[in-house]
Amino acid sequence: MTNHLFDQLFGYHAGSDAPFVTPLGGAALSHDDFLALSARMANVFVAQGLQKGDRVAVQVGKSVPALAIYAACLRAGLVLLPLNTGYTVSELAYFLGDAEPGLVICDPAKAEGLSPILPEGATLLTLDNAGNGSLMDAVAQADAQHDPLPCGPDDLAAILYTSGTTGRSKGAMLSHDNLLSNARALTNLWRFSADDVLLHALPIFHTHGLFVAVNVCALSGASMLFHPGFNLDDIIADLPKATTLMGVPTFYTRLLDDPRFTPMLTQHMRLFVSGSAPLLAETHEQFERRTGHRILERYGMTETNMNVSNPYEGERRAGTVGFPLAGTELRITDPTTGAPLPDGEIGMIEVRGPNVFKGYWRMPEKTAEELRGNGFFITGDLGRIDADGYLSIVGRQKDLIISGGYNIYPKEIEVVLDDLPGVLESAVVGIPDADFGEAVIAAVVPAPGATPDPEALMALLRPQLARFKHPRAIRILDELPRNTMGKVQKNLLREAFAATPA
Ligand code: MCA
Ligand code: AMP
Repeated sequence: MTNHLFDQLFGYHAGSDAPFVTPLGGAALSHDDFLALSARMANVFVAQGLQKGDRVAVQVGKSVPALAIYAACLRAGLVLLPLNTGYTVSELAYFLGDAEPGLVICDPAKAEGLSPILPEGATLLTLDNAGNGSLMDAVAQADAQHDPLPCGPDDLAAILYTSGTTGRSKGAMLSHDNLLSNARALTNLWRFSADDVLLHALPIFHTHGLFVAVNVCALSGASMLFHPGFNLDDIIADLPKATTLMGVPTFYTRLLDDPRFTPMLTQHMRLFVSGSAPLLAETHEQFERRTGHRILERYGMTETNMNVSNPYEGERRAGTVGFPLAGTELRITDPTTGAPLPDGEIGMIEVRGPNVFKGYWRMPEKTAEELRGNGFFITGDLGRIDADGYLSIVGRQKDLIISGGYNIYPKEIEVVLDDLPGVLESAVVGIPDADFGEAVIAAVVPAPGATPDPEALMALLRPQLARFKHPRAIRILDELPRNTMGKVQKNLLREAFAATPA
C-alpha cells in the first residue's frame, strides 16, 4: 500500500532539483531538498513515539520548516492540527484538550505559557520564524532516510478547527482523499503546471493557504515565493517573478489602493484567485479596469475544501462564485424543510463529493446535524443559481463575521463578554469595513446598577481572545433589540452601528 496523499503531492518529486519553495529573502529549496527535510522531521516525530493517527498540534509562524511539518505528518501517518498564531493560551487550552495531540510544536516564546495546558504524555517542541528551536535541533541529528507509512484514502490527514454558532469549536476531520481529490480538481481547472510560480502570502494554518495553495503547487510541480504574510512592498517587489496569486479580497483592495500596482506589474501574470470572503463586484471590475485581468473567484469551506469556482476559460462573472468543481454536486434547498429548490430560488447551499470531510472530531451529533445521511453537507451559506448555472452567495444563515478572510463567530466573543463584571448580556455583529470587508462591533447591556466602561471591558477581553476577534468598539446599550420570540435582532444592531461606525 502506498501513502495516498504524500506520494502524489511530494513523493513523486524525488530527485527533482527544480525549486519548490523560496522563502522571502532566502534561497530556494528544491522539491528534493524539501523531501529530505520532511523525511528527517518524520523521523523526529517517530522517535517521539508518535504512531499512525496521533495528532500533531502546531502553532508557529510561517516558514519553510513550518510547511515541512505538514509533509512530515503525512509521511508518518500523523494528523496535522494547525492553529492560528493569534490564538491565546485560553483558546489553545480548548483545542489541545479536545484533540489530545501527542506532540505540540510552538514558538519558543510561547512554550512556557503552553506547558501547563499540554495534554498528558504530550511532548513540546519549538520552532521560531527563523527556523530555530528544539524541533530543528532534533531534525539536524535525524536520519534522512524515511519510508512513508502506508495510508489509504480515508485515513485522516488533518483536523482543522472551525468555530461554531454555539461558541464551541469543532474539529473538521479531513482525509487524504478529501485533500487529494480537491487538489486534483483545482490543478486541472486552474491549469497549474510546473511552469507556475505562486506568490504565497496567506497564512498556512487554514485551508486556503495550506491546502488550496500548497497542494495545488505540490501536485503540479509549481513553485512558491513564500512570504511570511501580506506586506504590500514585498508583494509588489515579487509580483514580476510570479505567474499566479491566491488571496482574500483584502489582498486585492489593498493592491488597488496602491499607485505602484500598475498594468505593467501584472502583465506576465496568468491568474489571480480570490476566496474565503465575498469579493465585491466593484473590486472585480476595478481590478479588471486597472490590470486587464479578471479575478477568478471561488468558494469553499474548511469542511469541504473548495466546492465551486468560476471558470478558467469561460466568463468569470463578478459577484458569483461560478460552477461546482468536477466531482462535486451542488444543490439549493429549503432551509427549513431541506427540500431541493429549483434554480433561481434562494436557499441553503448543500454540497456533496469526495472533497466533503469525514465529520467533526468526537462530535457525532454535530456531524449528524450538518452532514446528511445521503452525503450532502449543509454549508450554512445561502445562495442562488442563475439561469447560466453560476452560483451567487447571497447571505449566511449561520451567525458569522468574516474579517479579512478570518471567520469570527459572534458567540465566541459574546460568551467572553457575558462573563465580564458588570455585563448583563451582549451581542456581537459585523459592520461593513473597507479594508477587512467586515469589522467586529459589540453591544453590551450593563447588569443592574453597574456602569461598565468599554475600555475596561476591552482590557479584560484582550488576553482571552485572538487579536483579530477583538471588537473595534464596544457600545453600551440599555437593552438589546428583540423580536416577539425574544431573539436578538442583530440586523437592527448592524444597521444602527453601520450608520454611526465610530
Ligand atoms: C489582522 N488584524 C485583523 C485581521 N488581520 N483584524 C481583523 N481581521 C483580520 N483578518 C489585526 C492585526 O492584528 C492588527 O492589530 C490590525 O488588525 C491591523 O493589522 P494589519 O497589519 O492591517 O493586518 P495584516 O497583518 O496585514 O493582515 C491582514 C490580512 C490577514 C493580510 C488580511 O488578516 C490575512 O492574511 N488574512 C487571510 C486569512 C485567511 O487565510 N483566511 C482563509 C481561511 P494591531 O493594530 O492591534 O496590531 S480558510 C477559508 O476561509 C475557506 C476554506 C476558504 O474559502 O478559503
Ligand atoms: P471557513 O469556515 O473558515 O472554512 O470559512 C468558510 C466560509 O467562508 C464559507 O462558509 C463562506 O461563508 C465563506 N466564503 C468562502 N469563500 C467565499 C466566497 N468566495 N464568497 C463568499 N463567502 C465565501
